[in-house]
Amino acid sequence: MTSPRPRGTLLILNGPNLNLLGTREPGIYGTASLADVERLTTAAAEAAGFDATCLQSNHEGVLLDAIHAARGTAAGIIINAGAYTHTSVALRDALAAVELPAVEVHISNVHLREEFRHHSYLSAVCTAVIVGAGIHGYELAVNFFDKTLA
Ligand code: DHK
Repeated sequence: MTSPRPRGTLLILNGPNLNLLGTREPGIYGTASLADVERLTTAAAEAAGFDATCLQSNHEGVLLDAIHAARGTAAGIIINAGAYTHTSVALRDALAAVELPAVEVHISNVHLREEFRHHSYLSAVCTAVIVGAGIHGYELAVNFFDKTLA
């Protein structure tokens, strides 16, 4: 059993369809799998002195429960809510409620895509937003926490 890292835990949340990374529309989302993304993000977090908890779900309520549970236990949240980004007032309200720094990540540049992807319910309650950097966006989010958290 390893002892907790000193800077606390980053919760890395991925929403619907992101379990299909690697096989899903590779021209848009690339060829890395979700396991690759979680491995790279966890490695970056640990190198910066954070623990990482990764969760992917296709169910909005599961994502809500994870955000609620992060209150008081996590140092920050990295969230790619997938399509819920564009639909979910509930996820927006959960992020606002827990008062944790959060970084919204999208693998693709949503602003170059269909108009319905241009609006995010989450951006206004996130500290930072990273879009279009591919899977590097998750590491950039860790880097942001490395530079901004104690
Ligand atoms: C992932 C999804 O699943 C889409 O619904 C979003 C996002 C974009 C991404 O680029 O990571 O519109």
